[in-house]
Amino acid sequence: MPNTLRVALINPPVPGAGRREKSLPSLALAQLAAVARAQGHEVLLRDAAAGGASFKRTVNEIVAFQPDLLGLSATSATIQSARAVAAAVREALPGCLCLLGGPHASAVPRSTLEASPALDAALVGEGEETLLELLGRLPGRNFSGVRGLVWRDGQEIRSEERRPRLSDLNLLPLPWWEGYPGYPEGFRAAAGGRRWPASYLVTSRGCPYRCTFCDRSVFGQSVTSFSAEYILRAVDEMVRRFGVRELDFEDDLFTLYEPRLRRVCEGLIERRHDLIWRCHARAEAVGEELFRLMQQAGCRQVTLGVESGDERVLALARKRLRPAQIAETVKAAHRARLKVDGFFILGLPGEDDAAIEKSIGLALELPFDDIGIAFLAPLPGSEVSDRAEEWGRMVAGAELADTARPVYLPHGMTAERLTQARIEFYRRFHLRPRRIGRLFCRFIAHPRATLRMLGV
Ligand code: B12
Ligand code: SF4
Repeated sequence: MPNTLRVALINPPVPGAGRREKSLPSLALAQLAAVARAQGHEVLLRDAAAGGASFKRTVNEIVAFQPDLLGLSATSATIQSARAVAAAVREALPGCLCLLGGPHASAVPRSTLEASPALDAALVGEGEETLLELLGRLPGRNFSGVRGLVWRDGQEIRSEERRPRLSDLNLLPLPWWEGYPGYPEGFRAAAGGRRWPASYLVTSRGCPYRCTFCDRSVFGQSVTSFSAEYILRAVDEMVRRFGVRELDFEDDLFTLYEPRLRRVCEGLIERRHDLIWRCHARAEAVGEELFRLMQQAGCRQVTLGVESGDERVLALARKRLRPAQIAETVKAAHRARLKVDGFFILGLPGEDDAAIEKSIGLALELPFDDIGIAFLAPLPGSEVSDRAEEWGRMVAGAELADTARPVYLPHGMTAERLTQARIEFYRRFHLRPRRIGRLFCRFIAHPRATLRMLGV
């Protein structure tokens, strides 16, 4: 048994977010916590973003815990906050090692360390084995040869080679969800959830596709998946131990492996849990018969990444899907009595007025129950980020991406036109006679967000 160390695993706060912005806590950190605890380490697990905790409260809790290692997780959207937490903790606890993991660290590790003197190391790729090896090297500070690390060696920043991916995900312990105080009642599912308590799972790692807008720096192209048996065990635990009544399967590839999907559905049908679930799907993967099985197993909603209704824009985005395939899948899911949400991106390379019109046309023609429209944010690690200037121009930092304003303009597009197009898109979708009732309900539940969406 190695030395017992004190490890704080923290998702940093989202600046300005209050209690209303609550979401579900990080699966990655709950998984890493389970792995560290299995080796005898003592873990403080907190998700300030999901729990709506303030910066001050988060830092105070970490400092009171007196960790040997502070492990922060960040996307490009939360990197500034992670850096600020690291700086504050470093000041209070100069001996604590500050490590950053997650998509931003994997995409741009070296420049992140260069910009953040309080961070000692950035973890690239899958975290479990690298974290354990690093803990095995503490309290010393020589991480030479620890694969998956980019680290500060005095004045120098050193990059170790990438670590091979875990060969069998099923050997991982179940996430340590109970490490989050108040789990699951204290957290809320993202918009669209119907029941509570809710939780989520990601059942595969890596993706063989190469959509230009997507950052796959953490897991890359090779795919590993949890088995149906592992997934069912994780679901059983959530239901029996935590009373979870709604679950999100967040990975794009959840529906891609038909035999596994069938075994999960059959297992859920047998169990008769009081559980409904939602999932993401790629449009080519599922037919009506499978959608019906999913419905029988408790699935109520499928979210499809449509991105665009224009064939040329989809091809340039390397989506490897055509509008006709998307249309077929949406109709099949609808016939199977599933709610179907479509996600569109505005501002993809090659987008012009005609392409926008095709996207709106597709959304109006198909039986979508709801749509989401985001402006393209060229995130570090994505191909659009590397080729941003070739395909258009940045007008703000991608880390500032939110749904309110464009940060990137493809050639020939203006920020005003894109902003207007998004309002027009939402208006034409929602202000149809058959949708007015739903819009009214939405307004009652979220008045300000609904008015903002419609540009009022
Ligand atoms: C679920 C999810 C969400 C949930 C998050 C729920 C939560 N509390 O975490 C919701 C819907 C809220 C969400 C929101 C957003 N998301 Co999101 N999301 C995902 C998704 C689909 C799964 C994340 C996950 O759990 N993966 C499984 C875990 C095990 O993998 P992981 O998080 O990468 O963790 C591993 C390693 O990175 C590492 N690691 C991670 N953190 C740490 C920390 C330490 C200390 C260590 C040692 C290791 C380590 O070890 C882990 C295990 O191996 C990913 C895509 C994907 N497949 O990963 C996108 C993804 C993370 N999201 C992304 C984005 C862009 C966003 C938004 C900015 C979208 C928006 N415009 O609003 C927001 C930002 C939210 C935020 N506060 O950061 C991008 C991030 C890209 C980037 N460069 O930053 C991703 C990668 C999608 C993509 N391919 O582009 N998201
Ligand atoms: S958007 Fe989905 S399908 Fe495309 S590369 Fe990313 S994870 Fe894969």
